[in-house]
Amino acid sequence: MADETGPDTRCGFVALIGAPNAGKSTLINALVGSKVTIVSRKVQTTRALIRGIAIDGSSQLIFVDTPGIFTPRRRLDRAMVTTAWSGAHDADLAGVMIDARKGLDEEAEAILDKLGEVSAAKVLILNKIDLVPKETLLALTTAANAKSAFEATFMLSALTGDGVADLKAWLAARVPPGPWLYPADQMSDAPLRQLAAEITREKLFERLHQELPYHSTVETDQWKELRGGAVRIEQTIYVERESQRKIVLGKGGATIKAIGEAARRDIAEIVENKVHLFLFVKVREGWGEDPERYRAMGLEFPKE
Ligand SMILES: Nc1nc2c(ncn2[C@@H]2O[C@H](COP(=O)(O)OP(=O)(O)OP(=O)(O)O)[C@@H](O)[C@H]2O)c(=O)[nH]1
Ligand SMILES: [Mg+2]
Repeated sequence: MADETGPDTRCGFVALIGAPNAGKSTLINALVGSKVTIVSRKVQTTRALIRGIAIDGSSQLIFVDTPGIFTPRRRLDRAMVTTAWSGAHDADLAGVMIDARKGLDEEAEAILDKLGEVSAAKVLILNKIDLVPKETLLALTTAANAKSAFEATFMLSALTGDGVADLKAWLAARVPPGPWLYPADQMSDAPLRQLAAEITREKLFERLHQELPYHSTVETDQWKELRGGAVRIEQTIYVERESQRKIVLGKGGATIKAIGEAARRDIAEIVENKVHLFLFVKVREGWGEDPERYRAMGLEFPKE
């Protein structure tokens, strides 16, 4: 076991930024070795800053998962993008992730163009190398490094784990000397009830199509430990319209049942105990304009 207070300890914040769907959350889970942040095939999955904590030798690495950076339209989009950049500004190091299959598309270029404003040291992370030939990686490395000053470039697959340990070891040596900020066994700073709400949201993203996931949010209303260690959880899924509520419920309640079952299984794995999960679906018109919902998500409410 590493020593938390020894003379050689290091500790630092590493924010991952990049376009939606680049694989930031997948990489953070791989670095931490446990699910601390949710992942989906859809864009704009992560909404707030989520911390995942990992140890490598005598270093503690606090990874900050951020929402994908894109051109915002709705108020929620603006809150997410502002939050993503603030994550990079506040970190010791910023990992700038590019989906190697997409390369330097418009979204990636726009992010590279704004990196000058980030004073943290930057590393380039080319993800999804399992999907592209080596030659494209070299060309991509050259092009991206010509646009911004990176201390190092890593090519990896967050999905297969290929190259992840190299990045982790490099970051462990690079973060500043100092005492650890979290106990050695802590993997996240998010309360379990928040992670549980995120997991249910992940299942919504997996099961519902088109725009609906972007118009819904999940909150944990009750978390009660029962005798014997089982947990009783009540959550509310907020949607914006009655028609959306019907879709979430599904025929005869089939959709909500499947979502609840999948979420219950994942949450039980995390709390390492039996979970009774009760889901409610409520229509809250214009929740995307309600400051209280933003606070619940851990986001600042943008003025416009
Ligand atoms: N093939 C492949 N797929 C990957 C890799 N990393 C992530 N993915 C997939 O890419 C999709 C998006 O992954 P996420 O981790 O949710 O991406 P993100 O950057 O956090 O997305 P936002 O939160 O929306 O900004 C998921 O379907 C992942 O399974 C990889 O290395 N290879
Ligand atoms: Mg994410």
